[in-house]
Amino acid sequence: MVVGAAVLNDGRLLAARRSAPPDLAGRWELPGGKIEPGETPEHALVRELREELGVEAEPVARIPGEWPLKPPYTLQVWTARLLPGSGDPKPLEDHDELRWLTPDELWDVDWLDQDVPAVMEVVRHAWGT
Ligand code: 9L3
Ligand code: MG
Repeated sequence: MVVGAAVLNDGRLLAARRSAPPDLAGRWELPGGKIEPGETPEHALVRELREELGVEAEPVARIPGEWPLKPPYTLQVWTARLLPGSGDPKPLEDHDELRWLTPDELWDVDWLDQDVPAVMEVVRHAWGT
């Protein structure tokens, strides 16, 4: 299982451009990663955002649905928010660029194929459109 975070702040969604592996590099995703043994998805989300972006965040709500990735992985998504004093996200690991997208800008980036339906669900649930 892989967790992705829809980090929402001030009406914007955080998108991260992957720098690895080569077949995914340059494509945009909801940051996150594999759940480790013994970890809950929520813990994995907090850990991944700390490792990849250097921020302290908390999961807010699970976005209904699951999206198949390269077998055996499946993507689940939670909305998340930055904790007060967390600081701004930085592309520390696995990403080389970050963007805060307004609803109008959402489809300006080249999302990973598997993230497209997940982002559509985030829009439906978090932005009510
Ligand atoms: N993946 C796809 N969309 C996402 C995330 C966080 C991950 N939003 C895919 C890319 C990798 C696999 O899941 O093939 C594991 O992710 P990571 O641990 O390399 O981030
Ligand atoms: Mg990752």
